[in-house]
Amino acid sequence: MKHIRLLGLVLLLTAFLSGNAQKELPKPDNLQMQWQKLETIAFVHFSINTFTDMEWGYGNESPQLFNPSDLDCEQWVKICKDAGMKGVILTAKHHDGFCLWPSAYTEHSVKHSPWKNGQGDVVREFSDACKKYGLKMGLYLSPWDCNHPDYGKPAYNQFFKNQLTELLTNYGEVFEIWFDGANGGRGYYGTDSLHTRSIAGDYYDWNGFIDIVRNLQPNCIVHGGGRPDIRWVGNEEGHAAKTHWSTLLPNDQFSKDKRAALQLNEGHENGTRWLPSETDVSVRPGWYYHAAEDHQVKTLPRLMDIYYESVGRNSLLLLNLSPDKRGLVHPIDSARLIEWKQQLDQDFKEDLVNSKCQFSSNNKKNLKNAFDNNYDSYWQAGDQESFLQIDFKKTVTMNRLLIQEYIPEGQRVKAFRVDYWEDGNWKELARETTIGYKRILRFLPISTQKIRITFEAALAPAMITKVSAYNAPILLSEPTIQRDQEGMVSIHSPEKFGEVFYTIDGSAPSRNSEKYSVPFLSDGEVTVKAIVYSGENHGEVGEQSFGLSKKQWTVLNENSGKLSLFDGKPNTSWISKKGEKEVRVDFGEEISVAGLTYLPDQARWSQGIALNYKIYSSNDGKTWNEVTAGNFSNIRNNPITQSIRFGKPVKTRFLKFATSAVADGQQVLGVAELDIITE
Ligand code: FUL
Repeated sequence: MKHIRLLGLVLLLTAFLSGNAQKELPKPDNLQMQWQKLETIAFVHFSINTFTDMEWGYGNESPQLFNPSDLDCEQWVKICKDAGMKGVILTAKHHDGFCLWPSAYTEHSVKHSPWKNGQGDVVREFSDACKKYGLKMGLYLSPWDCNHPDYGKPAYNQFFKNQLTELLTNYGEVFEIWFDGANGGRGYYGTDSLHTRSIAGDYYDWNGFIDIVRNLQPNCIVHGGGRPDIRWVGNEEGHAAKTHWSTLLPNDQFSKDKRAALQLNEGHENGTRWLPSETDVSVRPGWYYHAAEDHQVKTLPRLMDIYYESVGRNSLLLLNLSPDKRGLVHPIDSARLIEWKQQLDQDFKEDLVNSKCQFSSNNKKNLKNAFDNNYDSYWQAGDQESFLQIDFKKTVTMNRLLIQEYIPEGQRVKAFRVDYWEDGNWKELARETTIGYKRILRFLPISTQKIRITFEAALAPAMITKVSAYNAPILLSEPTIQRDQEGMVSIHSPEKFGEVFYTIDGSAPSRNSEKYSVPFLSDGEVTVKAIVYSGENHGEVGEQSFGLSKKQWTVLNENSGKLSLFDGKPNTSWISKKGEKEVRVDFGEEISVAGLTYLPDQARWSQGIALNYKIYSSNDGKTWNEVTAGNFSNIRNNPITQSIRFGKPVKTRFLKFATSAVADGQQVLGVAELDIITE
């Protein structure tokens, strides 16, 4: 037995010493370190799109449209501050080229808007507001500019440098500059026709741009572009992968077998650059304000998930607000943000790891450093499997565990295990991979006197600067409600406990409503509302309205197969035959259609995301009349439900939804859900 143990030890030691332990690990520089510690920052998308109800403008929008009635940057910044954010980034110029400041280099700006008679400067007001409330100010400047006639030609680089210089010179300290990854595409580019301009990979003078940033704002973090300090997390849904490295390989060494976005989402264990991730996500489905999305502001449980899946997974959260046409953050959004902050405060109210606990380890040196509140003092694991043990000296109940690595010496831990003491034995609570700057585990409450964290594998001996445990109040999520093509309604609660109650008459559900146990039939137009109760505690109300019955709906395409495009399940998709790129629907009878909603395939490796559309009606399924056509904006990165409203309703039995451009050049159309708008 003794020999086996000894052998194990020798093997482990050899693994450490011969493996990565001797390699020089990538490390953050001071700027990246300070940035990481901000943890949560805000984005503000506000521009001409706010007034045109678009996500991506075309560059031909008249500056006359920009006319907020009550613009108040202080309102935005104060909400961000109250929500605990440390900085805010404003879209000074989005892809449409409209400038929120009176740039000397273009006429396409606030100076030709009626707002303040063309004398206003949103960037100035924003910067003043940030100063007043003590928040760091960041700016988003889109390299893609579909207003500029020179976009796509070398001359545009100088124009971009001029604008960058203006922004980085005239508005005080800028903590982050955001260069967007979306570049080239459809726009007017100063002409009177909508056309596409694409650019070569080396089009932008990134070295020149970054030199300007470094010279004018030495403390500014650069997002995106050719020489970034931080990386995009790979999605706009608000989550980093559980295994999440702050290190990344050079672009040309990315694996060919895995989507780049997924690699950004996880990072690379053997990455040679320190490039921590930023998780950008909007409080609403879109980035800009759309009145139609007022009821789709993310719920509190969703926002909590986003926090735990970004900050709690070694990323930084960049949460977007979309001020409305008045120039104010909508009251639903501001209230939600404040609720979110209050809930975070509740979750982390009392650290159960405190001076009353007893700490132990098989490596006692500097043990207390893992439990003080000083980030810069840390405990270092030995070269063998080391553990940290906490004896609470009484039974405590907990459902959160927070661990932080001391990352100035690199991200090291690649596998760890958490056990808790129950009935005289250690029981496994979690087996996880990376930690990084901060990792927060969520689990169902356990009651225990002791926990032990074992560092099972690391690139170099783990350096742990903090371990905390909390008992967060139970927050019940709202149920999701789906209806299949046959009209069967099912209600799903994400909780592992509790009871679900529902109504179908529009009234608010309560404990006295119908209790849900199995799917029920409710075809035709109906609104279902449902709520989860656990004792006296209840979650928010989930609500879903359904339109006409889809029982008779069929698809004319040959591979109609399983009609997952009407099954009410966003996670199942219908994919057209290769080369077809259209779906032809038969409603079974003539109906009046005022518009269409399209939810693209939601899979990680999505198929057939349509970038544009043409919609046709028909009374025989053979001769088709075009109803409308257009483009979807930002659908690849943010594949949310797209609503297309026709000019006026059409009476039709058949409808064709076709595309000529699919993301990544794919030759199929993928549809998770297709529905009609009836009024
Ligand atoms: C994307 C853009 O295309 C969106 O419009 C938005 O600005 C988001 C933050 O980044 O790439």
